[in-house]
Amino acid sequence: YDDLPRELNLASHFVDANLAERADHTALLSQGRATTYAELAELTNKIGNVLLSLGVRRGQRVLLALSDGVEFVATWYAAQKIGAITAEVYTFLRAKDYEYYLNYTEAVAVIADAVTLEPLREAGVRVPVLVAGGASLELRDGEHALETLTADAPGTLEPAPTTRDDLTIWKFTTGSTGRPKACPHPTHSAVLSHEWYARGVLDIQPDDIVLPVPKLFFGYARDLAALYPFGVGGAGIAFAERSTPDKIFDLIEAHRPTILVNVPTMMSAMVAHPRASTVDMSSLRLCTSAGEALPAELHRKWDEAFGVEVVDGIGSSEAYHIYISNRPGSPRPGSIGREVPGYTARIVDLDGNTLPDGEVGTLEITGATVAHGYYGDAEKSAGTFSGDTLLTGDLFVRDADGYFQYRGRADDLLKVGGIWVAPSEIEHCLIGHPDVLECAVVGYEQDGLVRPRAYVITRDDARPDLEAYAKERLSPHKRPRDVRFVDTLPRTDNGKLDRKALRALDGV
Ligand code: 3SK
Repeated sequence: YDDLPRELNLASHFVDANLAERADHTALLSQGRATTYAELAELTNKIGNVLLSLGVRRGQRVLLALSDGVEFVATWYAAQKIGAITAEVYTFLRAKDYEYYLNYTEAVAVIADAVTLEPLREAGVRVPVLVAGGASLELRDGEHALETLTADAPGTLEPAPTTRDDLTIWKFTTGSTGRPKACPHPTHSAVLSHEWYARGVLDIQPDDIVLPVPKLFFGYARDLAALYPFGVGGAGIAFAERSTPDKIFDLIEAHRPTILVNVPTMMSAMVAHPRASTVDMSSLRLCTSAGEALPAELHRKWDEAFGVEVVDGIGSSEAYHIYISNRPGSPRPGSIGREVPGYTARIVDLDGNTLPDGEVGTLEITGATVAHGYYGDAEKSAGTFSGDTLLTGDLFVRDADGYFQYRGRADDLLKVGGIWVAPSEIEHCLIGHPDVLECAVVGYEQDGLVRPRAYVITRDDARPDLEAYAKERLSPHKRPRDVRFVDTLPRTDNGKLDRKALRALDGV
């Protein structure tokens, strides 16, 4: 942190810094087109000038609700360049959700597209709306076609003199309880995380091309595809369509990415896909996995199917990005790796005392990228943040070599027959069955006693005897007492398993 310049603008740092030597190099591959750094910088400047003309000023929030593409990336940097604060949200929300985000962020401008415009209108948006693709839509008062305004805007723009401590990035928590909350982050978080994780762990290089599976409104994907490659002059891929195994396979074959930013659910779907045995994945040097725990069995299935090295890690919006990760070249399946340089981790008991290696406790993370609170929620912030330290609420155990193993969320634990059981342990066992694609375990009550119930998605509608399978592998209190076969599992907006919704299915 101390080595960073005091004045720090993320558009200058990640985009403009490439203009001297790499202006003609590809920054972004999107919808069959390559955008160079010079083009991205110019579009960023034009949109920045448009935002200024609409009255957006330094320190004010801009809400991005648009599909992935050059416009998303340029608008994000444009808001940064003028010193505004970026807050990006999902494109599949309903009007009442947008109403929440509009009120919560008090955004002074919104960037929308054909997908989000109607629900935003229904939400009663009252600030200027810049609409990507708006030239072909019937716009109302206060709505402006992005391409029309940018066509006439100047292509040069001085960066606002933002500092390393200005809170310019809002990252929303996915939280399966309550309303989403923003973790406001200073500019230095993006720069340090780039240094510590992207360079320090992934060793990201100028010839890297990064393909994200999650959409760019998820900070995990946004940073890895549209910030970190730019920090070394590499390239990212942005695509508007939904991520499906077919789409990802098509993009891998068309664009030959070197890093795939993945999540376990998609890894499971890719492994089980009929194209798994024929797709050419030889361009990939790494596949990151985060967002949820990667079961060792799924890791094994992935290695067998694709042979592309998985770098499993854990991060959060609260800590900005990934803080514990495996290292390329030395994976330990079943472990999530060691601290990313720059962070220190402790396993603590309920009173905050450090636990010895081998004992399960809550993970505490300290580092300069940890947010200092949730916006507008002092009570929740007080139990989660303290200075640069984050109490994650995740249960972990550390071994004598300093490797961490995930044991589930503290609030997901089930007490079965008086013994604490982590649902993740049962899930990781069941996923080992060749017919199981995804599964989730929650508790249910029978005769006043809590028992584990498994919801399972299988390959080709198979109905394996999973109770018998678990019986051979797990101690009695960990065996699921009820197995339900389903087509989908409820997920939060960021694609994480939504256990609260799952429990609600049966009113448990
Ligand atoms: O898993 C997450 O929630 C996350 C959030 C931000 C950045 C990175 C990650 C993995």
